[in-house]
Amino acid sequence: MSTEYQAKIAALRQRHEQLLRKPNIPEEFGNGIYTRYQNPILTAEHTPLEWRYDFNEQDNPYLMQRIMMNATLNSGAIKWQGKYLLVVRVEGADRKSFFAVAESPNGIDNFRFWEEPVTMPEDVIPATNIYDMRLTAHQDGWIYGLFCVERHDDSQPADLSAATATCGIARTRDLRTWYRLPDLKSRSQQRNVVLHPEFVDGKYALYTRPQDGFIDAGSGGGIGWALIDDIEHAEIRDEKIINARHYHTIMEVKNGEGPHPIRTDRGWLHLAHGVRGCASGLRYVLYMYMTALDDPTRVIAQPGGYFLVPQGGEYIGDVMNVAFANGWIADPDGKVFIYYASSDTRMHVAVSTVDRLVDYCMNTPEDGFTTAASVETIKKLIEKNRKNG
Ligand code: M1P
Repeated sequence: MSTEYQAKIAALRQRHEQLLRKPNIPEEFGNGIYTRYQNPILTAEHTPLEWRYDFNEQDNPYLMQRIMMNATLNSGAIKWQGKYLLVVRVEGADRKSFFAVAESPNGIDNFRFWEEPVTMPEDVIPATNIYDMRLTAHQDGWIYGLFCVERHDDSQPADLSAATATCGIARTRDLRTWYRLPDLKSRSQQRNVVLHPEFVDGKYALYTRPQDGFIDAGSGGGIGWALIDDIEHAEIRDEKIINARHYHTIMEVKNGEGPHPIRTDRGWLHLAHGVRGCASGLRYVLYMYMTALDDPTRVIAQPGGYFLVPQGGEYIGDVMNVAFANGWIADPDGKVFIYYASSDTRMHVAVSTVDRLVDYCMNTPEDGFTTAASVETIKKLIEKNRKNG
């Protein structure tokens, strides 16, 4: 290898290493609910150079990227052997998504991909694309990954955009070797399916999102709930909506469960996304709600409006105006790391605590569904502040 080529590689590696080691800095003025961090934690540029470059001078004299990466987005999250792990949806320039694990020692920076992407077994009907894994360390001892499986809708052969969304299920003990289970059987298409971490009435429990088509929720009323007899042959027989969509809210068009909820003394803390339409397209924001400990389907708190939206540069990306989260980690000391993607392009972190999030859920006024109700809510707060002097 020529000295010049060696020098080029060394410069490339140095720049990459600098990016990987870049310390993240908390933003100073937040909303009191969580602290955002200045730098994205993962971008396409964070993917290993070995995935993108052929370092053989004869074969790649111009040191070109042979395989380009497009985005790192919607990541599942789990604390594993003391490390903060994300199962990242990496998307190549060819539009295919795959899963890859990235780990960090502190949850906020220094994320580094494991050497190879996940090999997801295909011993079911093969998929065209897989994405958006929700990780659940279940009471049964396995770590489950539930994700969206996209296939062409062959009932419409002339339409090359016609697709179906199904929930794929896999499990692992070490996040390296995955065992595939049959896809979830459901009458409707399903995306954003999440496994509850505990048995409920001795059964596995799923948060679902029934939808009529690949994009449209259609008659799907919101976030659903279904009990499953056998996770190795999972089938939705009965499904009820536990968190409904509503006219003129942040989740008018559709919504979907984020990561699995966090158990707290006061109830289950849920993170979800809501979607509404506007002149510039769909707007995806994050919101929260809480359900009862003795009945995870009973909503006990529903703060009105959004919890987190794209900010500044986060608005820009492959699919503009999107905040999406399918991973968070609650540490034993109560700290919560919220991992979200902006505009289907890159990953970020915001940090809060269980206490703050419960306070947010319990004490943020609900959506009154009309302007008049919102004004009354604001006036009540003004009045309270007047009394407090
Ligand atoms: O492009 C925004 C998001 O759109 C879909 O989410 P949902 O099913 O709720 O509409 C998914 O494709 C998701 O990956 C994507 O981020």
